Amino acid sequence: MKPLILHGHHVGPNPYKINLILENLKLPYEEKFWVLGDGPKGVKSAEFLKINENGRMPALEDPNTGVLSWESQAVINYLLRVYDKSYTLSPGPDASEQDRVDYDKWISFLISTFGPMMGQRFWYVHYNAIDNPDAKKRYEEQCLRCFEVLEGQLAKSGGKSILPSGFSAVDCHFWPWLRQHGGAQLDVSKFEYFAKWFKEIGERPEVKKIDEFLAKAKEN
Ligand SMILES: N[C@@H](CCC(=O)N[C@@H](CS)C(=O)NCC(=O)O)C(=O)O
Repeated sequence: MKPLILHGHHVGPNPYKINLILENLKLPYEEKFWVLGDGPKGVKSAEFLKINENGRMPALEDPNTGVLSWESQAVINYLLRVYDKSYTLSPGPDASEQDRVDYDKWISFLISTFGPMMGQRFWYVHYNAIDNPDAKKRYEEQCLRCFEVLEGQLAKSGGKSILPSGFSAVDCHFWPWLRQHGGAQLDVSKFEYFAKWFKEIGERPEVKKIDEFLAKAKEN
């Protein structure tokens, strides 16, 4: 099998989701690193826009099938459809309709709500040109509201995984965003099940491997 090509970033949460899926499925891959902006190796450069006309990472090229995908959810769905034939990370053929809906709804919640709130909070804490306390407060409140919702769900497994049935692609969607809670200056200390989940997922060998790989890649 030829290695898949992940177009990613050293710290961005969306490409990290794909690292997690690739590692958990034990697929061979190479990562090409891009930077923000339209300069050389920038995601808004003509070179990258040929790969993803939306100018964002991740994108994934699969030389085994000729498929090119972008948008983390589409990339993950592709990988699961093509390479997770035994349904290790998503509901299998025997799953109930409720199980399928639960899988979809938690991913939708991350993609449409929790992730964007974290992204905005991060932006207003670190990058906005002028200090904007109203925006910082709004996104802090929204993030903490989302943490509260997630806490209720994590309680069902005692903090082991987002779906009580066990580790799945849902955790891979959430982890890269929620690991940035410190950087986003969010006080999540009251969420005990989140703390357990954070430790549990952080100790997975795939996570350690990716963190080491990305740290090394950043140095070079
Ligand atoms: N909805 C997209 C978001 C992708 C995205 O925003 N990626 C960030 C890195 S985590 C990026 O490429 N940012 C570059 C930019 O904003 O110019 C997904 O889920 O893949």
